[in-house]
Amino acid sequence: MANLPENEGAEDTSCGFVALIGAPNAGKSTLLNQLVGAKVAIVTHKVQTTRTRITGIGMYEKTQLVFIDTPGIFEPKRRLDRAMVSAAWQGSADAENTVLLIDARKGITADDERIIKALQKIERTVILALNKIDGMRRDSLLALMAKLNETGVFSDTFLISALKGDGVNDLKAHLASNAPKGPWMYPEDQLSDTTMRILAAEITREKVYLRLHEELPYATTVETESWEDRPDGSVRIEQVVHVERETQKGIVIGKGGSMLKKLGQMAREEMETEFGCRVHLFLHVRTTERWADDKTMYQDMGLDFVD
Ligand SMILES: Nc1nc2c(ncn2[C@@H]2O[C@H](COP(=O)(O)OP(=O)(O)OP(=O)(O)O)[C@@H](O)[C@H]2O)c(=O)[nH]1
Ligand SMILES: [Mg+2]
Repeated sequence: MANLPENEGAEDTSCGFVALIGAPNAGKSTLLNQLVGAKVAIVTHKVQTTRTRITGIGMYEKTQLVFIDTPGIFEPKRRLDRAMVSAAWQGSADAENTVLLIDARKGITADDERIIKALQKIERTVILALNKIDGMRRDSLLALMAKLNETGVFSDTFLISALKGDGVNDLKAHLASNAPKGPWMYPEDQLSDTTMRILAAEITREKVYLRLHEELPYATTVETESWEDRPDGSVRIEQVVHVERETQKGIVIGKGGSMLKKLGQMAREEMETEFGCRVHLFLHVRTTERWADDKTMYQDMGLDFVD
């Protein structure tokens, strides 16, 4: 056969969009990475890790599935929270299939109830993925499943462990069987449509979330200011860690610069693995008092600025 671009001309391919929604910390980003088979979204033990919609691309036989990871849906208070909630619902509206993840260990939380009510209101059915079943008792899972199915918003139920991968392939097969016939949207080997600049900023933000405690992570954002491909195949990346207050700056920098150095080292190592090349990373810390009210910052994060 001639060298056709992508799978043009193929008649037996399918391509579908799938949104992953759920309360903060339910395991959406872990599931996304598992479905794609690579790390495209950052994962931490903290709530509200994901801020923007992240697309991951996975193949199942001749079906391409385009997954949209969304920020956890919770009660929005700050402007950034509102933008995140709006991104999550938008992601779901754009997709043919929506998977609602519920942390089985927590049972049905107030956040879950809020999401289910919203789905009932718009009369949308979604796929239920009861997550974190690893180490859980079957009878309590079945009771939870029965209770959730009384809500009438679920077309199908899957019991999964996004962390261990249990049940994920069955879910993927089901999503593939729901995908409409049609050509693929992306090359077969593409894993994400997130730009390298955003990915690099997310990697550093993950390290900030992992190393710094309490409110600090939520008061920070990371911006890739410059990206330069060097002739020797390496990249030079300059990033700014924005904090809201001068005192927070000191914490991010640490004694004699020790924290910043550690953050930079962890981020650089991961970038080198992800990008497959040497990385020269330069981190700066800047106090940008109202970054969470700054329109351009939202554009950089891929979020809409909502009033
Ligand atoms: N035991 C267990 N832990 C899990 C599982 N899936 C996710 N986790 C953990 O749950 C935490 C949250 O996972 P994330 O994937 O970041 O959750 P999220 O839904 O994307 O969170 P937000 O982006 O904050 O909305 C991490 O510590 C994960 O390792 C699972 O199947 N089993
Ligand atoms: Mg997430």
